[in-house]
Amino acid sequence: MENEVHKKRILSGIQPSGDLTLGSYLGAIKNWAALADEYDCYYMMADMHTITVRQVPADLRRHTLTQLATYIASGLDPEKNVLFVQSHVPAHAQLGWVLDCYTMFGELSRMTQFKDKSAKNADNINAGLFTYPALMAADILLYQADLVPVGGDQKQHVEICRDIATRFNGIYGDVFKIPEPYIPPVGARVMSLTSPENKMSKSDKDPGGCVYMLEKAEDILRKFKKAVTDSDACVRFDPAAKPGVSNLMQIYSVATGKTFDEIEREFDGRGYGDFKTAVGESVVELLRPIREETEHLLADKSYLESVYRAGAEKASHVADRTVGKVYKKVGFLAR
Ligand code: ATP
Ligand code: LTN
Repeated sequence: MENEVHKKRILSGIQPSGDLTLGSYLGAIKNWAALADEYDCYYMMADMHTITVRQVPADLRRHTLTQLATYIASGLDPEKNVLFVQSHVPAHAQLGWVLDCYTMFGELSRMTQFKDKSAKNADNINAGLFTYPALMAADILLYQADLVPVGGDQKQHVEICRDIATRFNGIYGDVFKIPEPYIPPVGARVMSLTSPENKMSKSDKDPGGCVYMLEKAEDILRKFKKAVTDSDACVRFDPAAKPGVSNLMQIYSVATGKTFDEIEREFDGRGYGDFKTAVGESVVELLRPIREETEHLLADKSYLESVYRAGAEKASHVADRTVGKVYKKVGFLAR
């Protein structure tokens, strides 16, 4: 990788908190594979973030490995991308603590994800859930990332990361690269199929609203057939007045490459039934090869182990350098 140091760098991650959804695919993973030639790319399983909400240990391990297989099946070639597990690289915890001390209570209190998750987990509003953005800032800044490709819901977290980095640099000089979010124009916010005013999310209690990347074709089709629309039977893009139909149009557009105009013409005068079937079928075809390849990869655990071990080594190499620099700047005595 030495001859690639001139390339701009990318870091992103997903919490292995459950089965990945169509939202995480369209909002994030789908866009990652295309970046490998132009950028030096690091993608992690953010398992340390995941324990901010209570997990069943065996499920967390299974989700972490499945997520790695899904990354590879979605086109992330481990030879061209560094794929690693966050907890395998101690630098995340090390820088996370330092950045906790440069992140303000007030700014953490304004985070939408904290407000949402503390409402959903009222019996476990722990300190990690609150300081989550400082750990996420560490994830990004450790790699001196230029770009952070995420869905629209994570924009606020990339912004606070920029604020923390700017504050730190203001005190100690140019330690961190200030990263930019990289959010897709369409598909940045895939909404629930049953309550289109809410984001499609893997921790959603209503499985009917959420399409999983590894779900069976018949289940996917059934969910799209039941998707909430409206009563005026017209396929037209208008997120405010027609949130359900507009969400389906976005999904169909990303899955097929068709523009909104083309979709409106295709379904002009036809009912929602045809439209919902077409969207469901396009998603089945989009996800089928990924599901098959993920299953194939999961049968070869030793290959997956070799990928995450090599990933941890490469990631640590970069991340440890940043921690060394930061420890020196803040005044820790060298060992
Ligand atoms: P959780 O329910 O555990 O909070 P989630 O499903 O809401 O998880 P993640 O899977 O952690 O979200 O998100 C992974 C990536 O996918 C992030 O970059 C996020 O911005 C993006 N993403 C998640 N859900 C959506 C969505 N509905 N639309 C677009 N992008 C999404
Ligand atoms: N917060 C993100 C997951 C995440 C991440 C990151 C994304 C953890 N660390 C670093 C980009 C960069 C989420 O909840 N989807």
